Amino acid sequence: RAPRGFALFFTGLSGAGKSTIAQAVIAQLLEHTSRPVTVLDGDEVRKHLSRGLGFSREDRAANVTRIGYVASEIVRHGGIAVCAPIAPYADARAQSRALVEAHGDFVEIHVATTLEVCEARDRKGLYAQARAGRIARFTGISDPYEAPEQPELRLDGNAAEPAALARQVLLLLRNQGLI
Ligand code: GGZ
Repeated sequence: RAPRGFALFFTGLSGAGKSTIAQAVIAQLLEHTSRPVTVLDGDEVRKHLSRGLGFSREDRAANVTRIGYVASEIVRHGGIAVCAPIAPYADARAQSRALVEAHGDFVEIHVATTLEVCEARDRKGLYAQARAGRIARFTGISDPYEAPEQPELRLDGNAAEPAALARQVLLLLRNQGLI
């Protein structure tokens, strides 16, 4: 019997470490399974699937729901989808969850890195630009982030190594019987 598909849905601020942790999870996953893993990273998705969308509430919701839809198709066929958008709105995350849960498991992972730490890192210089008013509606600065109330997992992204955080994800997946 084909294994049950699942989606890992990382959510958190820009610079929280979502992509880095997702990549570490994938590396560890591939030590345990030869099942294909499809990555739907915020940054990448916006070049293709969501090309032309901006950062209004409506556009962010459309972006996140598209990611959820693609993830649901992957999960429907028994695959593993790894999604890593900011996904700042609880209702858009809930829509993605509903799409995926029609076919498999939705594992929401809040990468809880504080705004202070994200801004201090500012690896792409976006926070400085947002503070200077050169980027409008920047999440955490001039646009909201609704932290998930009951994610399947919350990771403290402030200090720990990505590989150590990824091990927490793998542990959860093993405990849930997903791998
Ligand atoms: C937040 C922005 C913005 C604004 C550009 N607000 O850290 P990054 O740079 O590489 O990834 C962020 C990405 C956010 O896209 P998402 O598709 O993940 O967002 S959402 O889920 O809300 O649709 C950031 C960059 O795009 N970026 N402008 N105004 N992040």
